Amino acid sequence: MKIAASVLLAVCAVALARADDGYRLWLRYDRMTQTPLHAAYAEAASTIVLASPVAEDSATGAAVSAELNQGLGGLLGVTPQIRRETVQSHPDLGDEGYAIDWERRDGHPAFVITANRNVGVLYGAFALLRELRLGRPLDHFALRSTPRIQRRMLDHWDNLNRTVERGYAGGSLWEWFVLPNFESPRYRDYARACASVGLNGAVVTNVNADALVLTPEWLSKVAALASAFRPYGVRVYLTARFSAPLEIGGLKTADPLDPAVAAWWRAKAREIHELIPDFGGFLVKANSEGQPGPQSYGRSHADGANMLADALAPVGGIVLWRAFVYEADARRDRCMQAYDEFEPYDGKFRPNVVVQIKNGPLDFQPREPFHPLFGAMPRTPLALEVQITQEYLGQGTHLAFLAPLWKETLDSDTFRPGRGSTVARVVDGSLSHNPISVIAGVANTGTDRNWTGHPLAQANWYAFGRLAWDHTLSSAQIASEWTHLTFGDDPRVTAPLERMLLESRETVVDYMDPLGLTGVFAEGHHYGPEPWLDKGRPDWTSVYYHHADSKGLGFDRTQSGSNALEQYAPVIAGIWRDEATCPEDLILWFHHVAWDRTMASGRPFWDEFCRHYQHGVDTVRGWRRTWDSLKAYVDPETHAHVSSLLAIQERDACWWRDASLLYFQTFSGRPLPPGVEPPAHDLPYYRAIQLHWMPGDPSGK
Ligand code: GCW
Repeated sequence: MKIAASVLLAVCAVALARADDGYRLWLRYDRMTQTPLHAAYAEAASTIVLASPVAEDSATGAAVSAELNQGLGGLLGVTPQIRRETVQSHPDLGDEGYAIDWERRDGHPAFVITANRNVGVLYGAFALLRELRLGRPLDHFALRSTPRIQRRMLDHWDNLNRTVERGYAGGSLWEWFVLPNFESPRYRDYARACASVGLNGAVVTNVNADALVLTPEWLSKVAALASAFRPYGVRVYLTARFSAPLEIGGLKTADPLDPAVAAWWRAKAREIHELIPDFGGFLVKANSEGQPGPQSYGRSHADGANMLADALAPVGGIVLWRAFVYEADARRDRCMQAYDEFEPYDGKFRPNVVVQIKNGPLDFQPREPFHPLFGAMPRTPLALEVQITQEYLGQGTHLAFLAPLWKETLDSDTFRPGRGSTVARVVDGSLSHNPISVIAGVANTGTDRNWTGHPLAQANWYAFGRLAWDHTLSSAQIASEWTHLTFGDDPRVTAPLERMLLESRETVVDYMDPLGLTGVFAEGHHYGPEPWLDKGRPDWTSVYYHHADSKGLGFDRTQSGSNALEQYAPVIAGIWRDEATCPEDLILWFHHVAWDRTMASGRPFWDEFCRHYQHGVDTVRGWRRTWDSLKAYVDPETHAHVSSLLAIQERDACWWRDASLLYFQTFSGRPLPPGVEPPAHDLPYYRAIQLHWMPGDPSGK
């Protein structure tokens, strides 16, 4: 007896000390502590009724059963009896929605998941497990949920050589060389994680596209990925290189109005559909950053998109046509060019074309105003594209929880046609009653064992899925859910960690580019500061964006400058146009602000600007202390990993502060205000820093 007990203790100790490699993401299903609530859960969870009008589809049905068995077994030690019932369809639940009820069946409590399709049952199963894990009271189990946006997608910038453009978590998950013969179990685990947060689409290839993926040999590999994802409701999409008819089709042109070109794409769409019956469609980056497109043939974006749309319509596919375009010579403010190019084509796209727009008019900066196109194309379905991967927010090493950034865009009011016309309502289609709605996040996944490199960056994958499903959720709720699912319920851990997550995006803004500053990132890899960058193509320099001079700092986008404000509704443009009413967190985006301008705090602009950098550094230092204090309560491997990354983040925050302030001080000529630490080195030291072989850098140098 004595021996048995000590063996048991030893086993427990080993289990506790076992390092957690992060592979399980937020789907841990560790046993919950026993409370009366959990006993009641266990009783109800021993019978799960799956109520649906459709017959069980074996693959998704098996995924549901597997999830419930694993989840309920793990959380509660219960092996559920899973019963299927055929019921009438529930129109209010749509194709993907679900209801979860706690009812009495045959005198016993049971959970009933109702949905019209198997994938809805699957989403319901994940929701049930999440809510149990989060401790929802039983009498609150009358849940109804339907997604607000139909296509909730991850865009992978994965190359066929398995590098990932702007990827900071290792290589591409797709093992192209051994596909289709070998299907890595990770494909299933990837799709399962996506489904657990409601994501239902994956563009598996980079928008800087390679036509090779459209050849028969490669399509068979894509088909294998599609079949691994299918049970979890994740449809595959591909990027289409516009010049593919030339490169792999033997044609002499890719002119979208050439009948042979259109016929080639029609045949290609049919070929893909035969291999992948639920193929989602094409994502296209055209006439942007060197990618080919219809303008190479004197045709418009609409000509190009419509030609592909006609090819895909017979097989039920859509075209996601990106609006991330700007001309090479940049005579006009770069941030105005996408609007110039797309707005005239509103209403001229086929019904199965969606124009995909980045959250801001520049390029995934830590803070930008919302893209003016969201208020300008009421007759076109518009997709919101955000970056989950942190190209401009510290990449793989900085903590930056991005729900607040995405919410800021989604909640922005375009005031077109009137108040309440938020970006969220444009994107979810409710404003213009568009039949298609899409949201896309550039993925942060890779071959790292923990999927996302930075252990806390898992929160961004989670948050994107949750917001894509329901953009009305708050950042705080999402942060809380993720923290509890990932780190358990000890408030000594969850409270400080949630606080860190919620502060983090603003903190990165503070030490990188406060008060609406943008475009100050190092050339190529975009990791550190390079505000002095003034060589090369003008709109790829930093000086193009910050306009620092002896008078002040910032890009004048009022009538006296580029007048980019004219692209916004008069109400919002009016607020932003006046320096006195423009929110300070965007002031340098819209105005050239004098160094001595008095800010809301009463301080001169220069002092305020400097204090933001210092505040960013101080906050990261505070996180390090907080994180150290959690050591006893967090898995050791994760704790050590995050500790090291926070040390890097502090080092980099100091680097950003010192390099930026020394550089801008050459224009302001003012001393650092009290409380801002003097830089550790001089400006030439920072200007000489060069980083090589940075992860995710397509130039590879
Ligand atoms: O943010 C920029 C990136 C490019 C990227 C481009 C785009 C895929 O620096 O690497 O290319 O945006 O969105 O097309």
